[in-house]
Amino acid sequence: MLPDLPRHSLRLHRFALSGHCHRVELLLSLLDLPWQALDVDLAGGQQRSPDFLALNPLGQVPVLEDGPLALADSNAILVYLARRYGGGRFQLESPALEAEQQRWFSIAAGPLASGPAAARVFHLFGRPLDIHAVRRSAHGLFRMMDGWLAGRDFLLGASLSLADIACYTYTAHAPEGGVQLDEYPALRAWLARIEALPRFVPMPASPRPEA
Ligand SMILES: N[C@@H](CCC(=O)N[C@@H](CS)C(=O)NCC(=O)O)C(=O)O
Repeated sequence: MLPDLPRHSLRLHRFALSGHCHRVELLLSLLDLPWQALDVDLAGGQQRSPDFLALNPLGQVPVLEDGPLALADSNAILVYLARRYGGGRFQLESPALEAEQQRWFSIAAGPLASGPAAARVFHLFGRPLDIHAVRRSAHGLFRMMDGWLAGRDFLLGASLSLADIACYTYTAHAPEGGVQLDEYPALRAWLARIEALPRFVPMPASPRPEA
């Protein structure tokens, strides 16, 4: 059955180099949904303007507007879009799979954000942090993911799920934070599987730090 497409445009408040925003853009593309990008000037502080804080009091992108609904948080937006417009495509078959997906959402919001994504922000935007500790933690996470993905095509097994979409971008772009993926063959094969999906869209590449 075709998804019930919105008559109005879905509007995504985003920053083009944010992996949190890209995961939403990737799902919008996979679902072939029409949407409008509203670029937020993070460097200029637009996310702290009263208008933006009315949409998300945490002052963060992404925020999705769907008619009267304004929804913040990338993983929450993935769940919403899949349920509302996925036509059953991302429906999970068991409580155990639902729970497993939730575990990967927590990983995406936890160690993936505080490790690989933070290392990238350090290099691209100069945010101060203990880069060695952050890179160590990123490698710890990727070792775990590499072991998990050995013998699995996707994070929840044989099929693509929202867990993969939530974890893809900051893994693929980890080298931009000086976290190389050479030691993780299963992880790299998983990235390639996602990149081969019909309607896959990449996040623009950023310069990698010198070795
Ligand atoms: N948990 C949030 C995190 C979003 C987030 O960290 N957004 C960053 C850009 S990647 C942001 O808007 N930062 C604005 C700021 O730090 O002022 C989500 O998943 O959407």
